[in-house]
Amino acid sequence: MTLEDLGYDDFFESSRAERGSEGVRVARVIAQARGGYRVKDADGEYVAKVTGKRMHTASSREDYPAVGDWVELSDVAGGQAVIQQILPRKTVIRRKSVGKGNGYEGKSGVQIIATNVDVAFVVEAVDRDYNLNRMERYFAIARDGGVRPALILNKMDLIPEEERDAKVAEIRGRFGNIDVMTTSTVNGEGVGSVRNAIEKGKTYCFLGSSGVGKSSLINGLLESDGILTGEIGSYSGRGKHVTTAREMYFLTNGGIVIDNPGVREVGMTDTETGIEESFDEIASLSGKCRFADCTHEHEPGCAVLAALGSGEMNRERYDNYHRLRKEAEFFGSSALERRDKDRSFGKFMKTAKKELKKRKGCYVD
Ligand SMILES: Nc1nc2c(ncn2[C@@H]2O[C@H](COP(=O)(O)OP(=O)(O)OP(=O)(O)O)[C@@H](O)[C@H]2O)c(=O)[nH]1
Ligand SMILES: [Mg+2]
Ligand SMILES: [Zn+2]
Repeated sequence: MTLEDLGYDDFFESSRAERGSEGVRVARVIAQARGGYRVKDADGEYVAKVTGKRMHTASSREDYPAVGDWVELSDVAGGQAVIQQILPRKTVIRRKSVGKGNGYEGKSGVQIIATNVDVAFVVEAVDRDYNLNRMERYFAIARDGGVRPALILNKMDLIPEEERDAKVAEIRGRFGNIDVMTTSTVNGEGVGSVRNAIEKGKTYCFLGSSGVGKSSLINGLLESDGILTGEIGSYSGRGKHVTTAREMYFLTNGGIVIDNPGVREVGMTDTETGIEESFDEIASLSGKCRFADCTHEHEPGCAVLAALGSGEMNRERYDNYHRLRKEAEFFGSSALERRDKDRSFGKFMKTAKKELKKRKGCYVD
């Protein structure tokens, strides 16, 4: 593989020339997991570390390499390398922090999902995960970082013909300027069109909630089962994360794709308000419920249940309301889990910095 096959182009070459670092080895970050990096250049792949100097000066996560970055390497030997610099980024897909800073994002309040991406494929599953507001948020995340978004509606096999057409029409109506592709990884429909939309040497990042089928789609594009995906049916209960690492894959047509663990938390604080807004008839009915904190599930004197009983309230909408509420609660709890992980990352940094004071060396971010 040449550097061009890995996505290297004039943009990176001219910034390297500007820095006067011709002759320095550059490689692309192709994976990030459990705090380590894998990088790849024309000669092969290496496990890469960040220098201790970089760790001391880093003030935020943005200062650390992310999947998609072009980096300058030193000390390449025995399958290992040291990352010295990150080349300026062409585009960045960032996730803004949810709520007040929880430490994970550092001072800048952002977490980087991937860099130097040309197109973000926002994946939504038509069965349960279908939410236009969330699509819009993903589109905004992509555009914020200079990345063109496109939509993939997956799991088309799960809904009847009429519903498919209605959904696609609804999306096209609201997002006229977004490419919409429909797929099913079960019967393979539409996967070929996604592949055809992918250009040689360009980088595509898959975004979307856990379980929508991002890894399954990439497997379809690769025509392999190389990536671990959820077992069929095991997603009914939601909340099982299969992809734990960000990783880059190379298609035979020259396209470069990045798989990414499902973004569960994306703007979830907004989503709760979003739920109340999209179900305004429930909000107004709830003013008539006997209890102020009525959950509209079993309480006596519940105006929502009464409306459901009389047929005034649509059953499907009622169920959907509860499903979305439960999801929002679930996302809330996963943010707590994340905070715990962040604490241990902080501890790890402290110990690592102490170690470095004792002896000069480098560490794996
Ligand atoms: N019916 C149907 N199921 C699908 C389709 N695509 C994926 N699935 C199933 O959906 C589940 C989740 O698929 P994954 O590809 O692991 O989802 P993911 O988006 O990568 O999930 P995370 O890695 O957790 O973010 C698995 O059980 C897949 O078999 C599809 O087109 N139709
Ligand atoms: Mg996955
Ligand atoms: Zn009620």
